[in-house]
Amino acid sequence: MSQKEELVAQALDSFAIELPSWGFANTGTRFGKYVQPEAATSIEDKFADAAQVHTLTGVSPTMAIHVLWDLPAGLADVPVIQKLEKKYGIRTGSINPNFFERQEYKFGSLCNPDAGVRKTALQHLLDSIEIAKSLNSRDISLWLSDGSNYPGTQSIRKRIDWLMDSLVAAHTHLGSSQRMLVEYKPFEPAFYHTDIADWGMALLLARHAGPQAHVLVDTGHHYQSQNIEQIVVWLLREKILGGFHFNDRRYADDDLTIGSMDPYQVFRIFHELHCDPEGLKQTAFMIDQSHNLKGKLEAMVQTVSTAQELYAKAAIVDRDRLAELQDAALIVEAEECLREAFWYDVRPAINAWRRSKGLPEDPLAALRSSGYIERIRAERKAQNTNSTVSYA
Ligand code: AFD
Ligand code: MN
Ligand code: MN
Repeated sequence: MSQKEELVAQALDSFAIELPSWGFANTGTRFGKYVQPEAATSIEDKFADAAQVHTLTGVSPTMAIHVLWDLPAGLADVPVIQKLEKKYGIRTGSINPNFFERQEYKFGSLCNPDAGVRKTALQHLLDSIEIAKSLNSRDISLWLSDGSNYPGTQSIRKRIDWLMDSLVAAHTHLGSSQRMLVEYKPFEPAFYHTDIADWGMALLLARHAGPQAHVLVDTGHHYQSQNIEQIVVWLLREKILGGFHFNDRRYADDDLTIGSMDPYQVFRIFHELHCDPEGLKQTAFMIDQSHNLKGKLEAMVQTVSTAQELYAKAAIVDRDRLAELQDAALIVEAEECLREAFWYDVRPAINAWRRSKGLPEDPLAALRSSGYIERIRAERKAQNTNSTVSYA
């Protein structure tokens, strides 16, 4: 085995990426949705689909759960999830509270000017922490859509204080091995200010909440041409990076399949993670995508394979040589050292790794020839009734 093949195999042995339950169900945009007859129609379907992706790729043993969507009865639904975990061999991953769908969250959840609404939202967060405890889930992953649409309509200052109070309160409820991941997003659905709009706000909020709070980087949550790997280095250095929601974007938070627009950026993010092995160990890799045009399962298998490939490319960077070239400011040689790994074809090494694990060399082809999609389409077609595209 060549040195590069060794490095690829080592990297893939410790690589895992979490699947989002919401990535298997029919979703859409505000301009309506295109119903896929084979899309998941229940939490059991989601577990079955996640198990299929994990069987084909070998690196996705956990699935992120969205509390309101996947446990409508809250804690009472935990036994249902536990049964499905056993039946499909997929463990619950991160727990995602829902701070954006209830009508009373119109002017915010944890940042709402109405103390009663803030109390409801905090209770939902505490319930989500209890659900996480009962499912042995380490991460409670918080995304708030809170914000405002017009200048002067809300007090940015007061909303910071209200939010900090709630996060401090929630942090005291965390189990000793649990983490609270604070996700940031510059805009959408709020279009004037978003209460957790960038990595600095998320870092300050996490730090104020307590030592078990970390920052979650969603790769789609940045302005055009922002240098995400530079943010990642800062968060690693501050020992406060908790994980990623991986997707790709062309314009905004487009939730496209990872690497479909800018694979070099994802490679650079993974490179900075490989430069910090201790930080890497603490970093959860999660997918956060919704595939409106591509088939749900094909897109998910494509995403996992692409993430493996870019992670493997970043693993073969000659980091010692790169450091020497950087320190000597030999800039073209340094750039070529990085690019050399990016352009190296790691697919043969990945195929060899998959063979050694008894996995299909081409998981996408294996999915297509398995008959799984045809089967679930026949089973689920009736439930996925065709809804006309309606404008919000
Ligand atoms: C949306 C939000 C955010 C969140 C995800 C799951 O933009 O990324 O993490 O939904 O709730 O994509
Ligand atoms: Mn996200
Ligand atoms: Mn998003």
